[in-house]
Amino acid sequence: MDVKAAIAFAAGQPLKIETVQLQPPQAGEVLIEIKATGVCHTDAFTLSGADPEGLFPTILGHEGAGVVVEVGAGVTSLKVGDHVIPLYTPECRQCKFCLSQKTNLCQAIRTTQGRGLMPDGTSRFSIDGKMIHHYMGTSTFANYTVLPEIAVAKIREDAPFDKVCYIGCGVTTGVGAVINTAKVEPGANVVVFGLGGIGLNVIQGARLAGADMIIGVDLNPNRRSLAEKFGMTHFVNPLEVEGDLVPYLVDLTKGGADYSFECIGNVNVMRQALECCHKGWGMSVIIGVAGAGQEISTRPFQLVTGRVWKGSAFGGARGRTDVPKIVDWYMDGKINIDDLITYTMPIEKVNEAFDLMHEGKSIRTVLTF
Ligand code: NAD
Ligand code: DAO
Ligand code: ZN
Repeated sequence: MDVKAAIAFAAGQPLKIETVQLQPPQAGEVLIEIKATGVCHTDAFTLSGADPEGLFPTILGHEGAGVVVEVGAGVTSLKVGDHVIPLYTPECRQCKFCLSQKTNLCQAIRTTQGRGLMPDGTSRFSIDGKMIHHYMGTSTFANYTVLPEIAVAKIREDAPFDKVCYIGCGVTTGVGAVINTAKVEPGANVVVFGLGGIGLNVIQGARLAGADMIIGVDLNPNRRSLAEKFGMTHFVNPLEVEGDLVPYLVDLTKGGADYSFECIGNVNVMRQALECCHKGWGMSVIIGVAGAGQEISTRPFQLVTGRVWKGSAFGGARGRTDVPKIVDWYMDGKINIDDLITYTMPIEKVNEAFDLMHEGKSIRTVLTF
């Protein structure tokens, strides 16, 4: 079938809206009509060329919501008409990783997904006979896309697509890092570095968890009022701190953070995030994705004396199990998504959405079809 898609033909070039050809879903796959998709920092990271896994040409987008319109042979957990959120981290419930219950990093389709292909090693997308790569297994910058059944979360039908698409990445990543990865407890002191689309969700996760002090750190003073609305109790702009940021934060938290979260992708900030943690127990969670080839460092004594460094992908969430619950939290008013969606615009304006992100003028732009 012909579908409308925003294509990234090469790194660093604007996306082009084109009609592309999409093959029907194969065994174990479903065809989804995408109704809305968020534009995330990670799409921009891949488009920039800094992503070591970046493949071109490709159809970006990994934060979508839509409706199942066709199912391939053998699909049992989804049917035509189901409302769904595509998952860039699948949940097969059968692989060693899923069965361990220690991680959300299902490996069932990892190899082919990393090569921009469906599990059978081919792509469903092409243009004029030339193959186009899938992106993160999702490619939501198209009005129709194909996904493996194990990479699709079924959600309730009354949830608005143009809001809950954000649960496909940013909301789950931020809230999940607090609840699943760090397991923040009531009364904890939390420091969040970077108050963008991820960091603001860490803030609301910390509030949900009952944290006491929630300190937000950002160079952009415009992030302050929104972060306060989401539960931030103290704002720190590193440009306004005299001397080193780390001792300033240790002082502010009366000994160090119980938990810190790096939501930028800056390896120098990752070090600050670890070192502002409390001696003996403070845990720092890396969420930000650093550029290809970059490395983190600290004095090993920071770890010897009890600080813990962890990482979190997709908020530690098992998508098919956890995403429908997060949709319920939104529908029940427990989490706020609406105030994080700065703009909603048609897919044709996808390059404008990237510009707004780079200029720091949007938390999230949602594209509709
Ligand atoms: P964003 O651009 O919306 O937000 C980043 C924020 O950091 C901005 O507000 C910016 O002003 C601030 N900032 C930049 N440099 C700073 C510094 N030196 N000190 C303090 N603040 C600084 O980005 P986002 O969409 O929130 O994504 C954040 C990171 O999370 C990215 O690296 C993204 O790729 C990554 N990410 C990770 C996962 C995961 O599963 N681990 C999922 C999605 C996104
Ligand atoms: O299993 O090795 C693996 C890959 C897991 C990918 C997790 C991606 C999370 C970070 C990228 C940002 C996503 C928007
Ligand atoms: Zn698995």
